Amino acid sequence: MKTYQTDQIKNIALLGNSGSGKTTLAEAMLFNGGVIERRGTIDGKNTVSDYRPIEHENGNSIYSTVLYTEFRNKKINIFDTPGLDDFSGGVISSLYAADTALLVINVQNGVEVGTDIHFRHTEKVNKPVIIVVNGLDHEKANFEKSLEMMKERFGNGIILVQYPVNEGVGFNSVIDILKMKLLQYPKDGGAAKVSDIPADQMDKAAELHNTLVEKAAESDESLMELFFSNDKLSEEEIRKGVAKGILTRGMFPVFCISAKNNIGVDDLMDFIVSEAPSITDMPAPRNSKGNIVKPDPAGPGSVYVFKSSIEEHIGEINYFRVYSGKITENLDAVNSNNGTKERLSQLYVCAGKNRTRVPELHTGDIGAFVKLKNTKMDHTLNVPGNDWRYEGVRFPDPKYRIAIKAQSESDDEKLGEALGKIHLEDPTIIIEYSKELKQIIVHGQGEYHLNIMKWHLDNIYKIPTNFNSPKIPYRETITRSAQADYRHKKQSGGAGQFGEVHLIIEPYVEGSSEQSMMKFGGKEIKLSVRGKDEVDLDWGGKLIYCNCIVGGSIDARFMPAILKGLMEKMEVGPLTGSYARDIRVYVYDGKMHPVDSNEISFRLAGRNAFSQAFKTASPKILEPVYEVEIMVPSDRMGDVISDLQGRRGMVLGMSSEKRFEVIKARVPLAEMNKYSTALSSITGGRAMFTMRFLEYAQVPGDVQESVIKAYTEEEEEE
Ligand SMILES: Nc1nc2c(ncn2[C@@H]2O[C@H](COP(=O)(O)OP(=O)(O)OP(=O)(O)O)[C@@H](O)[C@H]2O)c(=O)[nH]1
Ligand SMILES: [Mg+2]
Repeated sequence: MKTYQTDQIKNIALLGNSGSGKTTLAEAMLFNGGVIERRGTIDGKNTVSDYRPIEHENGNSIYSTVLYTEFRNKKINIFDTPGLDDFSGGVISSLYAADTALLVINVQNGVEVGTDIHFRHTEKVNKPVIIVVNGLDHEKANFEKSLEMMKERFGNGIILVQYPVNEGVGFNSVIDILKMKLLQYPKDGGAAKVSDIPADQMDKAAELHNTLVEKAAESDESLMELFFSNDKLSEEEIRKGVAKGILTRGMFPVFCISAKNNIGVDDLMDFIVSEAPSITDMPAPRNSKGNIVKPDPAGPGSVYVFKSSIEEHIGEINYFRVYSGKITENLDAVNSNNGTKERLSQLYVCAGKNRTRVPELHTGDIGAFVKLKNTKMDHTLNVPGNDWRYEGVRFPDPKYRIAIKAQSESDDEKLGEALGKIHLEDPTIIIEYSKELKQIIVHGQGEYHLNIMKWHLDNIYKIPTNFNSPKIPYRETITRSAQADYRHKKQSGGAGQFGEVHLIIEPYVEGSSEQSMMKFGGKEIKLSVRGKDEVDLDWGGKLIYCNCIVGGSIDARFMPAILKGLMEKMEVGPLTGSYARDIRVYVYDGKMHPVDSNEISFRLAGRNAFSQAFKTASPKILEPVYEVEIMVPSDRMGDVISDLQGRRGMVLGMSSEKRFEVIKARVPLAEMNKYSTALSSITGGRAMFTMRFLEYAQVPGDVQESVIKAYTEEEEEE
């Protein structure tokens, strides 16, 4: 295969609602470029892009796929992404590696939920968008309605570059408003016959052409001046204006195709190779030193791995984009994430699972490595002497959790390995081995997402597993002060044990100062703090340990042992066995025995005194509370809010944002179980939400009772 220079490469991501025809379009683009000899179909389960077993089973793309095609002496790298929102990880990493998004719209439905969601992804990363209206051969095609919806949702950047002449069954012609030509396609599609616009279409074409010219002029001042003085622009000038409009997101040009019949696809490809932003047009990334890395083919070789996958018989494949320089076969590189050396012995370009070996790849190009030892998704490889890294792909926070367990304990290790591989291929699946909950918690984007993961465990890894409700990481704390004494004494046989500890505990609030006197049962206890340990607990919150011993009643050398004893109880709170937090302890008195006192004795005395005090200090259970942000269409806002109230949620604020109402609320994690499924059914899949941990807060009395009851029952069972 030919080596392409930086200015001969375009990188595009196919976005759009599920079923809009992205995979079918990719197939047509590869066919037109001669990369494949015949076009596969979704029904035939033989497309280049949807090659994985789960994709055949479901008839949908599940992962993003890296493909390429060649057209008019240029290379187009294509990322075909899944339209279903649970698999947005593939969309986000593809958009990261691409320069332009092709937003595919099913002309039967116009702008759908997924169209909108994907458009918002492009907004977030500020990438240009070209709109492709697909399915014009369908009997239910409705171009005008789709166009209206696009204008309403995406604003006046929507601008026609083509319009269909005969939409519906038999669709074979479009008018190209830029070239001002009629394009007619043969029955099985492919290359267009180009001719003059027929008289009956001339008025419409001329009017749309004028709109396009004005819009093109608007994107560049010098063009605007030319337009004012000449009242027209040449095709070359229009193209320049359109290209600039696309780059700045001032223009979203619209194309009309039937991917299934390969109609209009060649004209779209022609536009991509000539007008879509090139590598050097796009803002360059910054490296870890904060410097801009120019897309310079003569610069030092540097590549970023944006995606990993695991293929049968091959193992790990790492897909990368060259950010600087030229990568040649057998180059020695350094992984700047872990400092290891990697020899890049084989370079490939990929069209789905088909790989073609290439000798070199230039800045901006997309390729793949196999058999690297220590490199994976999100790593950067540089030529030696260079330690650049990039701000990598940012995946969305998880919003769905489930506990998973192998049905047979003997599969535990295998399950661990499989989950590791699953995470590598889809970083939006996050595995948490919770020592605290004694569960493996899998976090993902939604119920469907995790069901697909289970399908892989069942069918590919062949590990039978059970999904269970995930436990909640509760915390315990106290709400008032309490005092306790404990004497640990063992004097049977040989060496004895003796330790006595008197202590006071109180709730700790950040910034509060220590007490100098406290009263219990009418007795005043003086506290003068001689030493203080502030323990930042691994699970959040603090334990403040104050040494208030006077007159040497406990030797200083036993103080660490007492703290050890306290920590043992902090790890297993008395109510539910959860971690405890935010407590201040004053050890103010005690007793020693000249022979029998030792560290064990004081550890046990400290532990038991603390436990006694804890129980009388009105202990409370704390639960994790999340801040949930929901984008919802206005007509469903009331339903969403009343559902939140049923989840003990508290609305913090509401605002309007581009076609959506945004609700911010705080909701306990315990009530967020299956929220994505519930929200989807309330809004017909038209809402989106994110959630992030906010704080621990006390649970209401009735919830505390039921949590303690559940814990006690579980303990009794064990
Ligand atoms: N009539 C008609 N059907 C089409 C066209 N393009 C795609 N389809 C059909 O629409 C269905 C969905 O097409 P896909 O290419 O899988 O759509 P997708 O956008 O990749 O969907 P996801 O992978 O789920 O995001 C398939 O049955 C295709 O055959 C078209 O131009 N015309
Ligand atoms: Mg697809």
